Amino acid sequence: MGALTDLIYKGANAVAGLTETAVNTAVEKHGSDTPLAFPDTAYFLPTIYAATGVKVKSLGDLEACVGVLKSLITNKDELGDALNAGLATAVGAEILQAIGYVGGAAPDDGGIGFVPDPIIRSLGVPLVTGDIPGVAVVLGSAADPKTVAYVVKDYQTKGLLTFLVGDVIDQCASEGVKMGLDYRVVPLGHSITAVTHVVTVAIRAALIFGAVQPGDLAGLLAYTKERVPAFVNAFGALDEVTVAAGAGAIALGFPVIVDSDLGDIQVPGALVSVTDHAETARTSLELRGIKVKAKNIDICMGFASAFEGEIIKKADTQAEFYSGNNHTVELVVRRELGEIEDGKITLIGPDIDGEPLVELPLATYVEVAGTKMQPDFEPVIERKIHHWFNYVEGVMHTGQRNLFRLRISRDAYAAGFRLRDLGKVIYHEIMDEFDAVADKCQITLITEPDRVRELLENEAMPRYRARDERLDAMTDESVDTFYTCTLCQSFAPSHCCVVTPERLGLCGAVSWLDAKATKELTPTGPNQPILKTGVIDERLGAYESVNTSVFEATHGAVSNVTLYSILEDPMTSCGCFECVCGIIPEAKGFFIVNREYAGGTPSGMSFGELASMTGGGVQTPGFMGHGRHFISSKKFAFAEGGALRIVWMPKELKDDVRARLDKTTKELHGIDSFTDKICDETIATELDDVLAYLESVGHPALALPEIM
Ligand code: SF4
Ligand code: CU1
Ligand code: NI
Repeated sequence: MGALTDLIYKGANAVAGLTETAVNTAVEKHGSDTPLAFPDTAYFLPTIYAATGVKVKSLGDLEACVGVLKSLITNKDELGDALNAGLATAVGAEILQAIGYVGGAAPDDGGIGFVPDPIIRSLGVPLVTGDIPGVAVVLGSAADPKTVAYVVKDYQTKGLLTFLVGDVIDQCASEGVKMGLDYRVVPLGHSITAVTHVVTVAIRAALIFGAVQPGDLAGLLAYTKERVPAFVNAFGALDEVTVAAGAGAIALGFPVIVDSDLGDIQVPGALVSVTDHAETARTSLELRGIKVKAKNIDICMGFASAFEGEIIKKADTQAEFYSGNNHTVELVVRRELGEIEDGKITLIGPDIDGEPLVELPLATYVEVAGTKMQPDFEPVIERKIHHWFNYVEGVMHTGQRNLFRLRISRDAYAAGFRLRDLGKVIYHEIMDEFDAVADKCQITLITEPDRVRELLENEAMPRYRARDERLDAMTDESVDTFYTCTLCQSFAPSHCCVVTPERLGLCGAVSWLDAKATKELTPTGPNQPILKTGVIDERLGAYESVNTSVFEATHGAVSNVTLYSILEDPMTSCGCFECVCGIIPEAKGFFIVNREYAGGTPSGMSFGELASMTGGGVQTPGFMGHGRHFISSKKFAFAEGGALRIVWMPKELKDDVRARLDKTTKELHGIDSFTDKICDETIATELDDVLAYLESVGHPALALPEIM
């Protein structure tokens, strides 16, 4: 037998043996009826479910799975067969990990363990936009901790999402790699079987976004190979089990790069030795076809999307600009070409020197000129400042416009970071992302209190107000063009959002103005105009041109879509929606659940379970994914009676949308404080109690006709 297949079978058989013993022991100890589940997923044991369609719910269900697993290990000396043994290893690892969750508590294996569904959904947008260009799995035990830390930090700077398995976790920690989901370096666990937690992420992506049917193993493998940009780096000596797990990765389409010399047992494109760690990242990205945009800004701190979630504590802060204490402004304005000087960065007022905490007002005043620059792009660019500042290692930013908090860390200050560097960041990013509309850009940072106040009062506030008025006045009726968004097709091939002024993309990240700007920036890109023609039904928001565009954009998968109905030809959902809504027939209304909410709902289902009812680019009448902002839109479920039908939402979501929702329902129906009539989890989650509450407050939905 070939050396490689031999190793794979040794490992696979070892895992099969361990799995069988563990299942038997667990059944004996806890009984076969004992429930078995990973936390917060609607996909059972995802590998088994996706590959076979079997819904494992109790320990007893595992016995049959062990049989299937063993049948996959044929011990035939063909690579294809050996890869199946790799899949068997993945199944075995999944079972072993799942047994660890019996009783409900997560096993302590030095990592986060199972990744819940909502996290996977939240990764949808950054993955499709290329903000996260790929997924690295780094496992094993490096001979020299510095090598693995070097590689992982490199991925971090490139924005990749890295999962760690094994000793590399401690090795990276000891070398000062910043870890956690916010830093895009996620420790899964020390046991090699913890690799299952990233395997199930890839597999659930196929179920969530790809509408791959459970049991369609070929479809599953095609999806992961074509659409999940992942690869594996194995550090240190390889044992059989690691090799067998690697075979599983290869079966899913993920190349495995090892740092030992495998000699002639390498498989071109799939199993490759790279002994020079300076080459590990480059070769890995190349093998998986991952392209990373270089971000070389001349500042002394790291600049990468992986730093976006970094939190800087007050004690670590050198300087703070906070609207609660000082005036603050962020403003982007369009200028004529002759009015500004390209690349000019000016600081007016003191810099951040001095004893911490330095507290100052701050105006970030950005002037952009270009033949294609439109005033409508001002807010689109302005909103990006928040992200760009956060990408800087040692800088934290929350908020926007005149209300924000910006912190610069002592570390960044000590390294030489000063206010002008913020200007450099903005200039670089505008010229990079908005080069199609920005021919020139000039940035002024102001910390002089009077100058900031003047700018705020005389220019910024009037402009913010004018913009808001324009946005408020912008209705679906007031424009002649809508836009498609097909960005998510890289994961959900038949999904298409239709973005209108009153209905933003379901991810919450693409407004009509964003789509319009993207069309200008990338004319053949994901946002294409739909000329609003051929009204079929205004109440439903049905248009011939929308249907035609969606039909084309989904390559014939979806032919009829309405803009304002949840029941009749609703828009498709991809999987990364901020909220999902469903029907409570007894209340004649809708309930809405946001992704962050982990508790129970009146439907008896969690967000994850509800979310699994829709998605994958499929239309599911009665369930719909949508953005937070859509809730207060006058077009929300307009065909079914609109926002008046909303009877239940989590408290946090209620509070978030309250002001705008109250305004909408007041204007449309003359109702005051409508949001108070909506039930939430602090009031009730059981259906009977919810109904009682709705009765007690006289919720208007109760007086409406049956919903279905
Ligand atoms: Fe994806 Fe729709 Fe958001 Fe576009 S608008 S990124 S298709 S969810
Ligand atoms: Cu999406
Ligand atoms: Ni989405």
